[in-house]
Amino acid sequence: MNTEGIVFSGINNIYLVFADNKEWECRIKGKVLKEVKGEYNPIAVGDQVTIEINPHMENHALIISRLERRNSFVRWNKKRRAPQTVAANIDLLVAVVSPESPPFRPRFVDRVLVAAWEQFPVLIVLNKSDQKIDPSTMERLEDFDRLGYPFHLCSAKTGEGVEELRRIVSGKTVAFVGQSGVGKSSILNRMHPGLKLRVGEVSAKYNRGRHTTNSAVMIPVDDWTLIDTPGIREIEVHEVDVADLPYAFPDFQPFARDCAFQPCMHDKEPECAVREAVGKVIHPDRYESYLRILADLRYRLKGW
Ligand SMILES: Nc1nc2c(ncn2[C@@H]2O[C@H](COP(=O)(O)OP(=O)(O)OP(=O)(O)O)[C@@H](O)[C@H]2O)c(=O)[nH]1
Ligand SMILES: [Mg+2]
Ligand SMILES: [Zn+2]
Repeated sequence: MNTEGIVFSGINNIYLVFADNKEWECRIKGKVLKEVKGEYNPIAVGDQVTIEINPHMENHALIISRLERRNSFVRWNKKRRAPQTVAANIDLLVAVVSPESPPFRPRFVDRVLVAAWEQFPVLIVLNKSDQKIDPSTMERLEDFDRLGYPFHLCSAKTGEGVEELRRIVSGKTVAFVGQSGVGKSSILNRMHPGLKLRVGEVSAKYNRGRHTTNSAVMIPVDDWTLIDTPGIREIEVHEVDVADLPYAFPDFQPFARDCAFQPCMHDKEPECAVREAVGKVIHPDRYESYLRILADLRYRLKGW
């Protein structure tokens, strides 16, 4: 017998799928893998799947197909040289950052925004608002807001901003992503104290997390569904064509039409209006992010 369900978690090729009002322990039936060859993980948390129920083993089933994804947050897994889907079919992506431990990394946010581009909205959450927030951090957050990417301050420690965050996520499926140690699991625990997600100290020596959450997990709570994900050290953008990359930077758009060369990659072309706006209207960090992502994509196209 076949039925449809949603993938709640997956570790070592064993997936927990919620279907027909209960959880099934699933493995992938061989042929599914063929359809999605070349991916690091064929099945991700949030995927809708068809499962074949094993009549002889209670609560066991096989995943026989993956339904088409509405969207997916994908990063390029450098080590495995393959795209890795962090979460699928989400309504909102929360990009968590922290002010000083770990340090604020606006370029990380830039990459998240490109990966999310034209797929789902992103909310930037600055957690640990109880820590000292540098004026330059606030300046960057306000710049993101100006570009149409809102931010929200909260503290899992003091509870500041947590209630409002609960209102924002209501009715949605929301994935929390960010570097290790920024407090993704802590925020979720603070929002729903019964969750008891594991949290870990930030290393004093390296000022970064210890990769406490080791695999993504989807959990329905009250009126929304959360996805907690493992910390990501760096994001390499995957699903964007080189030629489309400039469009993922809304701050470039008002200038792009005035570039002498059309289309312009705003890189080496002379009389580039985007480049001329850098440091005036476009934040230099944003342009630097753009160049780095562009270089990554071009490098990958050339092979390795
Ligand atoms: N001061 C302060 N510390 C916090 C806050 N939120 C979390 N922490 C601390 O930050 C550390 C990391 O928290 P986690 O929730 O494990 O971070 P994470 O983002 O889930 O990390 P990974 O699972 O490794 O990706 C813990 O020591 C938390 O107690 C906060 O709002 N303020
Ligand atoms: Mg965690
Ligand atoms: Zn240009």
